[in-house]
Amino acid sequence: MPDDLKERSQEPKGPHLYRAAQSPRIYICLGANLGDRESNLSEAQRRIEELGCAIIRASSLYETEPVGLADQPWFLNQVIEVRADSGFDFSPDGAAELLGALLRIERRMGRRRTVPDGPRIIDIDLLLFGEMIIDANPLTNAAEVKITVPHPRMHLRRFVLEPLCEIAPRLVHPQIGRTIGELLAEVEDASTVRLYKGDNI
Ligand code: PH2
Ligand code: MG
Ligand code: MG
Repeated sequence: MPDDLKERSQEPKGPHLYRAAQSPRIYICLGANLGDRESNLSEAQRRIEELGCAIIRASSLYETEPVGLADQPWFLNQVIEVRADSGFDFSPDGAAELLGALLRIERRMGRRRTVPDGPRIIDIDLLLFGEMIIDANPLTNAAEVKITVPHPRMHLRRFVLEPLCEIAPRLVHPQIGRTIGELLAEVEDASTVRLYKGDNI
């Protein structure tokens, strides 16, 4: 257990408040459009669990039309809810550490950043870190890993909102103040997002 957690666990506290403060609801969007997309998503999940995160909920897999750069294969996207049981405390530093660990998983799985928004074997985007609001603006954010939560485009993307709505329709976006269900009902992005039933049928 990290020292700061050890110290805090010895403080007198309301156990429920402590647990809530230590276990933000974390939502992550996974995406892949190269290689064996399905196994890339499950490998990413396995590695996220290895960080000490428990996957509480996982959406279905969705096959999605590429947004942004159109001339590339379709994606598989999935949203998961995780709890970080160790290491990543509920603070901007904890969020930045988690994001850094997610980016390292992308690199270790072989992702190379070439074209912005271009094809990738794995993309792991931190959507929400509890209700925390962090702006990557370099004037206000001194962390080594530039982090912005909520993810600045999550509310604009059907390939995020559709799977997120499957597992958390009543979750409220901390900046916009609307539920995921409401955001999905209003989103202008009309790109195709459909349930994925596997490549073998
Ligand atoms: N990710 C992007 C750009 N475009 N389109 C879809 N359908 N799914 C993605 O995950 C995606 C995208 C940049 O990260
Ligand atoms: Mg992305
Ligand atoms: Mg990304």
